[in-house]
Amino acid sequence: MSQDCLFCKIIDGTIPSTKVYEDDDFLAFKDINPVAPVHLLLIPKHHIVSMQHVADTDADWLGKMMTLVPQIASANGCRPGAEGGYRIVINSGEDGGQEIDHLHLHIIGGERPWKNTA
Ligand code: DGP
Repeated sequence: MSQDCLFCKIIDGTIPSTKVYEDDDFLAFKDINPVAPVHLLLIPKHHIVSMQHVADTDADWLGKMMTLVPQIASANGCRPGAEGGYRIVINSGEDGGQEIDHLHLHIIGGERPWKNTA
């Protein structure tokens, strides 16, 4: 938990969000500024700033986070299977256009990806 982190405040409920998935380690919620019909953010509950801060020891939880993506996407309006799909985006660092300093994965779908700009 980081006192000044917006997403940590979403995790602890200080700031409201529309949650679509939660377990002991991860939270997924709707992006406040969607760029497509489905636009979710998946975050680890522990505070880590960005992919720039990931180390070898993070492999287990990062792998777990990735495996959650298909089930969260298909449960929230993205078509399953090869004919369906979605984009996943992780903006990282200032040069990567990251605005919120808590690692987060965008799940963007519900329309063809060339219309998306996240
Ligand atoms: P990024 O540029 O990758 O750091 O994306 C940050 C995203 O976070 C952006 O798409 C908008 C979203 N966002 C910012 N503030 C809030 C908030 O208070 N609630 C929710 N649900 N999303 C937010």
